[in-house]
Amino acid sequence: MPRFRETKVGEILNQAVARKKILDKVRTADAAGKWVLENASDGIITSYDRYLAQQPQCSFGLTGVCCRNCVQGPCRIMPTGEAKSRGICGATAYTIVARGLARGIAGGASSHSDHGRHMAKTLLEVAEGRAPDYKVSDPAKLRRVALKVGINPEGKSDRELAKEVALKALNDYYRFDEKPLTWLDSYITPGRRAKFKHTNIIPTNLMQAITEVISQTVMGMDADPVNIIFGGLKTALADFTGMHVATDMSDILFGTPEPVATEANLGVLEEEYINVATHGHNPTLSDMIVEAALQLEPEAIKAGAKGIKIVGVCCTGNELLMRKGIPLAANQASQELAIMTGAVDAMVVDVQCFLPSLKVLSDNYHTRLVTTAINAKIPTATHIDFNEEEALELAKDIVRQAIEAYKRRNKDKIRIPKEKTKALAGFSTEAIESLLAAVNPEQPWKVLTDAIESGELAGVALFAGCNNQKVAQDEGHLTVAKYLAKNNVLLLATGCAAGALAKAGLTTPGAVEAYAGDGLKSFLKRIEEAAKPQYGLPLVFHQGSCVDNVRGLDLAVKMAETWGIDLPRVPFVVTAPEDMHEKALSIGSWFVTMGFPVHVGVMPPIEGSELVYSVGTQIAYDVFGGSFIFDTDPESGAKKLVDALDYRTWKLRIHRAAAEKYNTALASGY
Ligand code: NFS
Ligand code: SF4
Repeated sequence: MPRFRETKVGEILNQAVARKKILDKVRTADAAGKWVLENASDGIITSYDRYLAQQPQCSFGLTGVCCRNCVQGPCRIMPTGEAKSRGICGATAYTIVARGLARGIAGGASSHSDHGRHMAKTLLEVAEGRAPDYKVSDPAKLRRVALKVGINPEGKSDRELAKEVALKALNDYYRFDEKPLTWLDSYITPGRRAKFKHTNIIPTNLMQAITEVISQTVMGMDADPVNIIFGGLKTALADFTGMHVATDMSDILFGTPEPVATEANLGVLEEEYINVATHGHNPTLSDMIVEAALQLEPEAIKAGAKGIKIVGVCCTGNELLMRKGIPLAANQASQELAIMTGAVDAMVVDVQCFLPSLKVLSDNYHTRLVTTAINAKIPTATHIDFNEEEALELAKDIVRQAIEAYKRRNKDKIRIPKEKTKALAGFSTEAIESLLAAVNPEQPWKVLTDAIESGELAGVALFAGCNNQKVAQDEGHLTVAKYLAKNNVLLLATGCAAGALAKAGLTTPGAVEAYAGDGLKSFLKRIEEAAKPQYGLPLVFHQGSCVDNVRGLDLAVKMAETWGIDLPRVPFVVTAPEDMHEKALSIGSWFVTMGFPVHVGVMPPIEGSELVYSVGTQIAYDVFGGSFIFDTDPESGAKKLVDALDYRTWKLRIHRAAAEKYNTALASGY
């Protein structure tokens, strides 16, 4: 039943009323976004409006008890009595909720794995000389990855080695030898390896893991909710694998990130420049756009602009931010607002998280919307089929579209908010390791683990995930971050969470002064004094895009190795205060299997089954040592995260004291 019809500017019913409603409710904590909504909306409909128009949302869907897995459906389960109400086939609430969850994880795993496969394919093309515009930018990382996955790099040229590494990565997608996936097995602890074997959730073929769970959840297949959830977790580990492939391949092709300084928020758009917004996830496209823009600068100047300004949106924005210092204009919820500044000449998207509404929106301006992926088009948008063989030429085509559009700009419609802030990014786990090495060159990670044992730090928290229209944009991220910082938690961030924190100035040294507790302050200061990083140290370490959540896992593994314990003992937590995408579901799920508490700030559709809810929040803890913390109140969620860290540190200290007293190694079986 359609509740809402999109209309052109000027024809919108009650737009003033709708707008007022939004502003009354303060739907964003982003100052620049708020300014655009208040001053530049011209009655244009955005996600903020469409969210309101969708209210009230169906409670069957909200709680996950609606099934459309066969054509007899939709079947809806009445909330009272799981046993009584059944779908036409007899499926009960717990089956339907578990199936929905597992399929969500499969959606996330498909997205990340496709992304990783694309990157591996690009590396292979580079090695075979079929992608002349790309190269191995980081041979040292190539060698590190090779060693990690069991390839001997000795005596091999970069090209030879790149080919071997790329083929081995692609092999994880297609092989049938029933051995654990290489990119999973190589990066986890022995304890996790044993746990995953014991629970029978080790994927042996990435594609198969995804198809298996879809097949497991079709009509008339698995009705056992626990079995379905374990199928989902196997797929979540496949997701981890695809993400790690993506991150490793990106680092090899474009460089392992190192700290850079840049700016964030809509104020980075500049009226005198041709603004090209790159949006999506895949660095192969956005990286080439940067190169093309450099080469076409003279054409831009000829068109009357001062030059070409590339800005980032969402995760491809994070990729450019952390490797090239390209400013980040928006995270997920403010992508439409970028166009509403009237100053974006072209928005080029590749895959994932871009809104179909961008086309309607750009039609109201001069903005050229360009899609580039064969499987991600928007009707009537300009489509340029991007491929690695002709990358630079195609990227130039796209940038030329922006130059053409610039000539059609309507000056009256340009309203760029002034809000922008300094932002640091590029804190890959390698970069953090070399910072710590300035204090302790022999055992860099001991600097971190010692700080936790001594009580200077409470632990480490990784911010992940999206924006979600169900909550005020960025507010959850900011509230949780400030609370954790005050409580001396070292903060890492990726994806749109990192975007939110960057836009609010939390990825700067200034934020340390403003928000860090004394312990966190002294920890950061000690490293700063030893390492003397060019830009200082920020409150939040921006680790990159969503696939880069694996960097956080790698860091936790370093901590575990330093202590000689397994991941569920490590004072490390994860928070997704504004989870939205299926990708966030799968990331949260693999972090739970890795043994970490995972706070989720927007309820996924699982409340329709107490059983599934309890598996996520309790049984998962018994089996894997990690579990979901569902809490839609950011402050209360943050408090639970600090409690979880305190509990782990407390246990660690007791065992450390015992180890010292009896002169033994730290116990690992607790
Ligand atoms: Ni992650 Fe990046 Fe953002 Fe969410 Fe979407 S852009 S991969 S899914 S919305 S954080
Ligand atoms: Fe209904 Fe069962 Fe078909 Fe789902 S699979 S739509 S519950 S009949």
